Amino acid sequence: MNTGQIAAKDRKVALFNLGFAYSAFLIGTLCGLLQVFIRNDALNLPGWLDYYQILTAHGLLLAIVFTTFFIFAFFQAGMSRTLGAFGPKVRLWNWIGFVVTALGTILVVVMVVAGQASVLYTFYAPLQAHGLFYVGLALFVIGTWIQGFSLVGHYAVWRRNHKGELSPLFAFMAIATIILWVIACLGVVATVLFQFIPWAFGWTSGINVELSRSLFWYFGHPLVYFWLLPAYMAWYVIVPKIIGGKVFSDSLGRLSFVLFILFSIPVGFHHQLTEPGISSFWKFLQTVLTFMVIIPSLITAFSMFATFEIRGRELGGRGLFGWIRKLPWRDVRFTSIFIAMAFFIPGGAGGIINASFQMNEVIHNTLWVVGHFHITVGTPVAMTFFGLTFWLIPNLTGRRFTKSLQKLAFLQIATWSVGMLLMSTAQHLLGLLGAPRRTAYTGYAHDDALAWFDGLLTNHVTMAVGGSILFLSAALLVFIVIQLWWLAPKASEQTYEEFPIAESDSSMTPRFLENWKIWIGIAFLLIALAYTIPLAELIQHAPPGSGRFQTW
Ligand code: HAS
Repeated sequence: MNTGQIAAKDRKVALFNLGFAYSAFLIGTLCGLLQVFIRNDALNLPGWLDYYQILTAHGLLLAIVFTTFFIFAFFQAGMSRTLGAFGPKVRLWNWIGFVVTALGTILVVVMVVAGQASVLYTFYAPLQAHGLFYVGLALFVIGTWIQGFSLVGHYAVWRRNHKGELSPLFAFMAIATIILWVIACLGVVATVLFQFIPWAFGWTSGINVELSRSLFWYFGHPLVYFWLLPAYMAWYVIVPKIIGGKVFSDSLGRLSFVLFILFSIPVGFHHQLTEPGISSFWKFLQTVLTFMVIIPSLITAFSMFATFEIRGRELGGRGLFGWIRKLPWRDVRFTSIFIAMAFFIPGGAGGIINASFQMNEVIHNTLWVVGHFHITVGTPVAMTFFGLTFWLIPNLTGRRFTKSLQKLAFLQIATWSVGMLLMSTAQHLLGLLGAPRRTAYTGYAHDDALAWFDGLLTNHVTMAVGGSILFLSAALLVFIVIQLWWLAPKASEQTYEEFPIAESDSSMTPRFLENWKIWIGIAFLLIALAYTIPLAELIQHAPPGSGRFQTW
């Protein structure tokens, strides 16, 4: 049977990545369900299980493991589809990278399950996990680098054979995302290798806490764009094809990805605005740069509206908004991603509030931030990945996304939207009233304080209702995934699920947009500007290192 444009051997590695992603997704969402009940004082865990253990697992499995494995599956399938089948070396290195990433993940999860690493996904010092937890993290990053570099190798071969041509938009965007990821990881690699591992194995007696947090956030903010950019790739390259249109502007798409390489990294201090040890000038500079990184998202919003309006009008939509009705709402591959985009409007606005220095004082370390990341990574990114799953797995397995599965998929995205709306609204509002994040249930030892959280939406019960709907939705998604993988009927030539790639006219696109040396060079300049002096100060004026804390 014709299984589309992706070579059979390349499909396998993508499927293994997807399998890992969805296994992590199921366990991670179950942890989320337990959490909302604990926060609501409706559940007491048995003695052998701890709230912070579950919270660590939830953050790691969903925000890191699900996303990363999914992203590499999407890249591998898309690069094979747009640049041609992998050569044997590229394929081998993709497999090696996958195995190393998987081993790292397993080691980390074993440490968390063993109760040796309840340090949350940010693993802030001076909380100290078992040394093997950090070894697992290092392996995870090395694995993703191997997978990333093997895709860069595939791209390099294509460019050698197509001298003077711009690469297809999908490949360009995947390479930009990998560049961002590799540069971002330098921070986390530095802190894990030179601070956490020696400290956790007892080779050094203390750790420079503020330095480790700064190196973490050097990585932590671009990490969110590592999640977001593959979703943007779907918005720019896949969605126009699904609705029967074209990419609105090839140059704008490429420009926005280049801007992410430049501005997503030298901004980590906006996560540390309340921390001492970093002077206000450097915080201010990085806040200004944070406002620069909003621009490529605004470019993306503009491009998406343009794509939809042009296509809606082609289909006969009239008047100011008549084109909206013409969009293919009955196609869940589109509707899921459209809802994901709509969630990013308040999600992005919340990010701008967070980045606004003074307003950050109000929301920092409150449940507001938890609400923020559930309507950024938890919906715009995650629901875009769901929308991709509906055709990507059938494309890779050669099965059919049947009518009944499509109905279930609509139910799944509807429940995810309702659950997320309830949960994240409650989280935002509770946060504004002062409910803290990163804590289990607290009675505050005073009924008056608890009464703040008695409203209809400003209530931990609303949060738990939303969380329960979300878990049911997640279970439904896993059911759909299993069907699409093993049980749905086999597709014929006619019903085969294509890998949609929209036409993108690059004839007017400036060639320098694909000159990576320029962008990587400027990115490092900006990083040097924003980080050299404050990091040097943190090292020079370091207090005696902190000893370890293990609160479990
Ligand atoms: Fe954030 C904290 C600032 C975006 C994730 N963020 C977090 C944390 C996470 C996270 C996980 O400045 C918590 C970290 C922790 O554990 O401590 N964030 C921003 C800013 C942006 C932003 C300025 N964040 C994201 C994205 C994430 C994410 C994306 C995940 C994928 N964030 C912060 C700050 C903090 C923070 C501070 C620290 C808070 C603290 O104190 O702890 C920007 O990138 C946002 C720009 C986005 C837009 C929206 C554009 C809209 C589009 C949709 C178009 C829609 C269409 C559909 C076409 C300007 C593209 C039309 C539909 C209709 C219905 C009309």
